[in-house]
Amino acid sequence: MEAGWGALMFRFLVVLFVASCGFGGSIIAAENGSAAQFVKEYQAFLGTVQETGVIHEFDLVAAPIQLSLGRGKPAMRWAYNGQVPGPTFRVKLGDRVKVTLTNKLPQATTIHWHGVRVPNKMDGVPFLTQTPVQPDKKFTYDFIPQDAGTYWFHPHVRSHEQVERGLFGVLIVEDENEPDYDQDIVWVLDDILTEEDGSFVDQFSLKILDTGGRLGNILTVNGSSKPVFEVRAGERVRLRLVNVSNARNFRLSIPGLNSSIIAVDGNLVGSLQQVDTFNIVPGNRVDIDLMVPLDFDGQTIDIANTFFHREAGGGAAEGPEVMARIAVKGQVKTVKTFLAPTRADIPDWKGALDIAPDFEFDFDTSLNFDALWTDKGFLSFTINNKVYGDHDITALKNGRFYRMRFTNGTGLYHPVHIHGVFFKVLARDGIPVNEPYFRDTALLDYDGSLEIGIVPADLGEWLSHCHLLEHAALGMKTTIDVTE
Ligand SMILES: [Cu+2]
Repeated sequence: MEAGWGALMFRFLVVLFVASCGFGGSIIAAENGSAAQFVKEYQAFLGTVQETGVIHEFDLVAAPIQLSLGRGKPAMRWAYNGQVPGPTFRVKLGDRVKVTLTNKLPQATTIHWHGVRVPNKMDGVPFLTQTPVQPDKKFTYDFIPQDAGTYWFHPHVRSHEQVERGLFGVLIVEDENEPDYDQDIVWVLDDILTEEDGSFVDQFSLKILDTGGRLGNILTVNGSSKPVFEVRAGERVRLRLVNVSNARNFRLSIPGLNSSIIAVDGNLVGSLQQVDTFNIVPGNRVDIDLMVPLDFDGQTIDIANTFFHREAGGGAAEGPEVMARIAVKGQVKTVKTFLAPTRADIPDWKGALDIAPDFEFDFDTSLNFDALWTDKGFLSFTINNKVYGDHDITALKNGRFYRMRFTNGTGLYHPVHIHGVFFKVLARDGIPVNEPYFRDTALLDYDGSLEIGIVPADLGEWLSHCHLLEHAALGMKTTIDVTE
């Protein structure tokens, strides 16, 4: 009991310490900065990677497979290397990654490395950055990840179908100074939509897509319903959460485990936030530092999803619902008491909201009168009144600061994802926020707005889109073109 309190007290002091020297960024001036200063701060944050010379060669075979969903008859899924989720690749920062994709699917496919700053031609966007990989063909992705953290990969051809069928995996890039956790666990969060007989709902025509997004009736962690994870009392655990679902926002509740968010979308945070519950929207990753109290031996902790989806209907899970269980068995000999990892170089970009927006992106819908005669959906999801293909290309200069404003006229929510760059949320629904981290995916809330600041650092034409995959399929995509 005493040791438990000691650990808690230590934890409290760590949070106090980091908060006192981290909030607002102690190394960043308190007065308002200029756009030029924001650029310098962002470039310092990115830094440069020291190449290790190590090459990892991985094979990924995408193919249909029969998998049991835990109820009724087995379902036909699509999988990387015969498993859903696909493999987790772990590499060190500075290592080179070569992944050879073999397409055994009945459709063309690609791989997009979500959040990973890759050369533009390795980004996996069909007809924009590469020619799609046809059935029975191969393609090798070759890049050196530029940032440590938790990332994931998935197809960018018919993503609403290919990701939902089971094509996704995780890429972890480790820093050389990773703390010595007792366990480093990945939880891939998803939901699956099944028929009453347990088979997979096999409907992906644009004509019949659920415009609130496909919400499943079974919530899964690493492909299983309500799995149990074993830990020991006193263990320090790094939990890497990845939301690969098409449309579901997860609000996980982790009661009693002294949990702090240490990274968002791969990037370590500048100051720790101790939390019992937090949101993770489609595309997002959140890394949590957990400390299992010493007096928890023998207990089982339910990890629930508490987000209520007002779009959920027809048997789709609404929540709250238990997603996984943590069973505490035994006790560690030594409690690890290192400081939770953070980084000191997250600028607060104070004053960025005083700069007028350079670009506005209005997310909306429109009726599609061509739908009767084409294979398109009846509702189009638009950015500035245009669907992808008819969209205006946003021209950006490398190494400049831009303010962007996203508005939402749809009454639905949209996870905004921009390829090839991290950005900082400056305001949400008109209220300034100072998130102590950069991200690659942020929630544009129901009828809300989102203000962000970004500094392009990699050349090329990059996709920017709603990561609610049905919306992306129905047109909600655009591009930014970064030139010197
Ligand atoms: Cu959307």
